[in-house]
Amino acid sequence: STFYERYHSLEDIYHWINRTQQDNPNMVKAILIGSSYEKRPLYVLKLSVNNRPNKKAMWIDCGIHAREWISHAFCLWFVQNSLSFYKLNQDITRILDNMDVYILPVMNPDGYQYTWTTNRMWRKNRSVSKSSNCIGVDLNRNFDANWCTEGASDEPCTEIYCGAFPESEPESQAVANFLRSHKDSVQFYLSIHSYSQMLLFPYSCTLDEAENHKDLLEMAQEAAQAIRRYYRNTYKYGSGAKTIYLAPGGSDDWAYNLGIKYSFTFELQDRGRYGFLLPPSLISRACNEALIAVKTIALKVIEKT
Ligand code: 0X9
Ligand code: ZN
Repeated sequence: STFYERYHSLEDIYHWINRTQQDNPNMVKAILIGSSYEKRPLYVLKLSVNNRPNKKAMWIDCGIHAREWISHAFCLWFVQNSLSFYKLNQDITRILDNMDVYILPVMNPDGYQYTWTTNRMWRKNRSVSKSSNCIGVDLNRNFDANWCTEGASDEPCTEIYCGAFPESEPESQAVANFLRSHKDSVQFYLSIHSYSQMLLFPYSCTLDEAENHKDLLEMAQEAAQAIRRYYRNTYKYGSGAKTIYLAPGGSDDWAYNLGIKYSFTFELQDRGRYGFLLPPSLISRACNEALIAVKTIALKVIEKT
């Protein structure tokens, strides 16, 4: 199997980030956007094919949840695919010619490290609570979008602990700060999770419909159709609250409210057979089908903006 068809330790991913930027100096730049609770660096890779100003941008983060290893693998896959197929694949070329891409391969490095060393099923970050002996905040409940209402918990011992206050965690704060300072260019926000095969969009923090619900639904539907057509696999799609569950404080809803009108969360393979323990032999299929969904939506965003 190739490098991209395996899961990689945090240390390997940091090396990969370094090497990827060194090997592609014209297209890739690593940007340090902050550090984790345990002081590990948070690097974003910026893919940019020329210095044309006023270019639009998309953002992809992976690994908000530590145990969702296919998510981290997807970010690496996406970068590799973009770098290899620019000028060869028509869709990739069109996307990169029109958009810069910001990729955060590991949003929760402390949690990811912990899943490699100690507990494979760890979800949250590793921050120590003042009020409890339990460790970790669910970073996808820590953003300022109906923060800590129904679907999150203020109890530090739960898997959906929202933290002491919105953006209490350095990881969510780093992402929020970066997006706030790039909100004029970023038009497409995407967060990669697993599992359950769903293409979700706002809102998850309320049952209300997003203002551009029709657009979002149409884009998600087209993406799901592409996956069905090319990979014969089924993805559900819809607003988070109605498709999966009410879950406030998520990055997608927060980014949407910031003004990033095309905001999605993808839940990759599978539907529960292996769950978070998706075997390496299934990485390539899982990533390729997600990639076609990303391309479908990115092309739509370019058309609409
Ligand atoms: O609950 C979550 O954070 C996500 N599902 S997961 O199984 N990967 O934990 C879904 C996130 C959907 N979006 C929001 N809740 N904002
Ligand atoms: Zn997740």
